[in-house]
Amino acid sequence: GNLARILMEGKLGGTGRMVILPVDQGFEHGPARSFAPNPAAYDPHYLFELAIEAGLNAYAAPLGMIEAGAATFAGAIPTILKVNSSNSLSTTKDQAVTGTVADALRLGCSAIGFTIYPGSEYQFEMMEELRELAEEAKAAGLAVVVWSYPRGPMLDKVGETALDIAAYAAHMAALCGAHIIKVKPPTAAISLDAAKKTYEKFPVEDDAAKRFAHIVQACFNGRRLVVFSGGEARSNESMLDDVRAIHAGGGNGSIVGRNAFQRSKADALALLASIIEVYKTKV
Ligand code: FBP
Repeated sequence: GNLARILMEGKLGGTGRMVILPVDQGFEHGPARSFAPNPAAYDPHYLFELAIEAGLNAYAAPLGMIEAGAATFAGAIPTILKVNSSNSLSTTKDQAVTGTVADALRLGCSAIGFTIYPGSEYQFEMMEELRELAEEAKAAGLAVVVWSYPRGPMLDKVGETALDIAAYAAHMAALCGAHIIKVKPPTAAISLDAAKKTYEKFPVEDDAAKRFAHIVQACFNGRRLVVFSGGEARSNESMLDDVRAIHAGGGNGSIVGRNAFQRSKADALALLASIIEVYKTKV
C-alpha cells in the first residue's frame, strides 16, 4: 500500500531507509525566516522539484502547498499531507487542524502527517484529534506519519530533546498508531526525575548511535519506522555526523527541511546525495 510506496520510492527505495523533505516551516516559523535564505523556496513547485530531483522518498507539506503542485507533479513523488500546524504568532503550545483525510485522497497523497506536542497543556486534545484522523486515514489506506515534539510547561529547551523525553515521545507516537514516527535527534541529558534512576540502572551510553538505537527500541524495537529531523541550518559535516549515527543506530532515516531548502539547489542536491550515500552503506 501507501507505506510500501514511500519505502520503495527514490534512490533509497527498497533499503528500509528513507529521506523525506518536510516544508511546513512557513506555518511554524513564518515565510521570511523560512525562505529568505533561498527565495526560490517561496515557490511550492521548487520544493516539489527539489524532492524529486534529489530522489527522496516523499515530500511533506500543508494543504496549500500540496494543492499548488498537485496537478503538475501528480504521481512524481509520494506526498504526505501535513494536516495540522502551529505558528509563531501563538502563545499556546497547540496546533490547528488544517487538512482532512478527504483532502489527502483528493490530492493523491500517500499519507497524512500530524504533530503532537507531548507535555503541552493541549496534548490530550492533539492525541484525540490524531486518533480520529488516523482511524479515517487507515480505513482509506493512507499511512500515518506522526511528528512527536515534546514541549510545554514541564520542559525547558534541554528537556525538549533529552533522551528520556525523546524516547517517551517516540513511544507515545507508536502507541497512537503511527506508521512512521518523527522526532528530533536526542541529546544525552535525562530530564524527568522519575526516569533518572532507571537510566542509571540501565544506562544508554554517551554515544550518539546508541541514543538513536534507544529511540528505535522505543518504537517497538524497530517494528515502527523512525526518522529524525534536521533542525536549523548547519554544516554538511554536522548533518552527516548525525546521519551516520542514525544509520549505525538502526534508525530509518532523515526528514530534512531547512538544511535542504535554505541552501542553493545545487548545494542541497549535493548534501542530500551524500546523506543518501550514507544510508546506502552496509551497517
Ligand atoms: P527541519 O529539518 O527544518 O528541522 O524540519 C523539521 C520540522 O519538523 C518541520 O517539519 C517543522 O516545521 C519544524 O521542524 C518545526 O520545528 P520547531 O517546532 O522546533 O520550530
